[in-house]
Amino acid sequence: MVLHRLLGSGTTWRLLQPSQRRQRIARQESEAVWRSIRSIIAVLLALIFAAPGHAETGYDLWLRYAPLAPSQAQRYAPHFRYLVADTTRPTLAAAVQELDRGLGRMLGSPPAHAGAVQGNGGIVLATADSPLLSGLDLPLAPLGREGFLIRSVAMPGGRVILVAGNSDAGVLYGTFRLLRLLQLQQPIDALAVADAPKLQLRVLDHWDNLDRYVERGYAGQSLWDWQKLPGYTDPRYTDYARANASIGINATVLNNVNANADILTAPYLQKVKALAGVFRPYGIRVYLTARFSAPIEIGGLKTADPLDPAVRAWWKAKADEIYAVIPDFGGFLVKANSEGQPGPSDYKRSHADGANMLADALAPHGGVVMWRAFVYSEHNDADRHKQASEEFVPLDGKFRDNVLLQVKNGAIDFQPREPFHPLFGAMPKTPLMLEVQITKEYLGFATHLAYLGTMWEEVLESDTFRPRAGSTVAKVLETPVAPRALTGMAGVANIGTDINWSGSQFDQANWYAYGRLAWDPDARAVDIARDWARLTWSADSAIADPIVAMMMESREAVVNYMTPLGLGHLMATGHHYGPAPWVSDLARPEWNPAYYHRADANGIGFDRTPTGTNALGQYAPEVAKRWGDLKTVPDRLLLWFHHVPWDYRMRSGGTLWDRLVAQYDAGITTVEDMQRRWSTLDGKIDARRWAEVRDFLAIQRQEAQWWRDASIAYWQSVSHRPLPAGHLPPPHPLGYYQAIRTPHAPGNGK
Ligand code: GCV
Repeated sequence: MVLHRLLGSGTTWRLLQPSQRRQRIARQESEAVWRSIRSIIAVLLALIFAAPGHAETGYDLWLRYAPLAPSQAQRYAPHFRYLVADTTRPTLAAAVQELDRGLGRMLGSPPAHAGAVQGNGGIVLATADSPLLSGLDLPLAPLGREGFLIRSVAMPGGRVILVAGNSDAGVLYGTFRLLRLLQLQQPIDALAVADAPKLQLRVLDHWDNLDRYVERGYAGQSLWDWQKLPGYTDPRYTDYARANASIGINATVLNNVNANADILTAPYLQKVKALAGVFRPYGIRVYLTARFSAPIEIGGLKTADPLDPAVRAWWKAKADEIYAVIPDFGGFLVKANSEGQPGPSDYKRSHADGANMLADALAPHGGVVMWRAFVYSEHNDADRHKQASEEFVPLDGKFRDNVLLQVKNGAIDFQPREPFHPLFGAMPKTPLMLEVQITKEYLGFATHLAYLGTMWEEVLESDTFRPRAGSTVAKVLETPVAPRALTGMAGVANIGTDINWSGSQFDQANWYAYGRLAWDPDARAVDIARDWARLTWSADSAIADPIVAMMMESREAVVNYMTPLGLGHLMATGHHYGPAPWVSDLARPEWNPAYYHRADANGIGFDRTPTGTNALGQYAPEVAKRWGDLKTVPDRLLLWFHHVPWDYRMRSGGTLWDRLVAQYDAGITTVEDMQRRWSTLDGKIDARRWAEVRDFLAIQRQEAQWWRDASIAYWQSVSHRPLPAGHLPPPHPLGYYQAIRTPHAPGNGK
């Protein structure tokens, strides 16, 4: 029986010459020996992985493929004896490599590669056009280009697990999903999974400069080693692509929105081409930022006026040149007329004029323009909250079909908490994509544990009431403005050369959560946290559960010790590291924390109601009414929209002043709570990662105290109120905190 299995089917065997039979026996025997060796290695690996002293670095992210317990591995193994896929296709070859790696590590040995279905217990990867699928009548069509099915099916020749898609990328996504199910130790006996992304463009924006400095980067240098490219492509680029594909990210903007035109020159395009070649099998397209003044800087023109024929011709020729080098180039991301970047307003042209010029150049090649709505100016007296809407709403319907407007989650700038941006729902004829910041510029850099899944969920589930109740930000993003209109989401990456990629173990969760939400903006943050914790730390719920609990309380802790009750933008100047609510003398008024909190002896908060700037008027009436009324505005947004006296009675009881102080202390208490939870995991997970998190939490605890003490010292100098009973005074006078300088804090723009 065993020999029969080794040799294959009797019919084939009888057709073979004796020498061929001998060769086949030898081959099969050596394969069997190798399989045994691999099993032994797997057991050894399992022992090593399980040992608390094992030094994991975090490099493997959520794709650790930790060896399964023998009982679980035995349950899965019979389903993965062999694998059928057309590995001449690069994306399917990538899927097969991932299965080899994942199954090899989890089960002890990878599946045998077979040319056809050969009995029960195989896995088949195929696209809709494959003859393997004929007769199966699979409901693939509704799943679109990137969706997939995973099914247990009976095929001629045996019962298999089928991963099917309408494109190779769909199959790759299905493969990663299958591997996720195994890592999460889900039952696989009767698989019936169907999924498809709800958004088309799922983008990572890298704010990486060409000298490898990463603006707002806290994880080392840029991954892109431009100096060695295109001659050398670091294998790490492949691991980057694997990680992204595993969560459905399909686009990467390689360089900073504060752009350098050199990226568009011929030598750099060769380097970009090399990266595009690595990413292509993983379904990822490359995009570049386009510096609006490039025609002057690298084109020798006298102007970059978007209506000037020579400028338009230059961009057209540049697009042709790029596509000749990179035929599947994605398009441009543009920051224009914001924070010193050049743009169409320099020539008294509108943002639509600028975006459309680039869109026209890209259109013949199928490229898109992602035009950022993050536009505000120190020469505009209007509340910064209002400026982008005032600029862009009148342009609704004036953009070309291949333009998306990229809108930050809030109207100011990625604060620990902001209400959703009033542009969502306000431009029904323009494709809007959401931009979130994965890197934690305003939430404590790499060392503070802040899971951002909850923050993005809060924005995505906000009801814009446009055009009707239930039109959440997620729905606005998911609903194309016209039948074939573009949809998308972008996340500012937190990835760098650090061994753990993101600067901290827990910051990986934000990369992961971003990808999952870009795939499905209705996904729940807690489910994503649960998956991430089990994939990244341990499938044992005794370990994963406390980790999830830490994640779920983490962002609110940061809000509480940095910007409670709707305060915002209180960070130190430039690098944004540490508290500086007292700063009020910067030349640009809207860069001063004092601009945002407006605290004086009478009270605190920014009046954005009709008695103030009426930024609320930019929201749907239902939203404006709820947030504009002190009786209904949630405490968490109180000071964002209202200026209230220090002794204002909170609806929940007590005065604003007492409550403000209590929020700071609550933030610290939560960090202590996270420390306590983490300490219970000592010895239960690998030592190196555990110790790193312990030390980072200690830094967070210390800095939460710094935030609390400095902020309270300042507010008290304005409010002149005693601290409520039970809350300790800051240990130093205000001047002590004001004198703290951290001039070399990382990530500050250069
Ligand atoms: C890339 C904030 C950051 C800047 C960033 C800017 C933007 O202002 O501090 O570093 O610039 O946002 O999103 O363009």
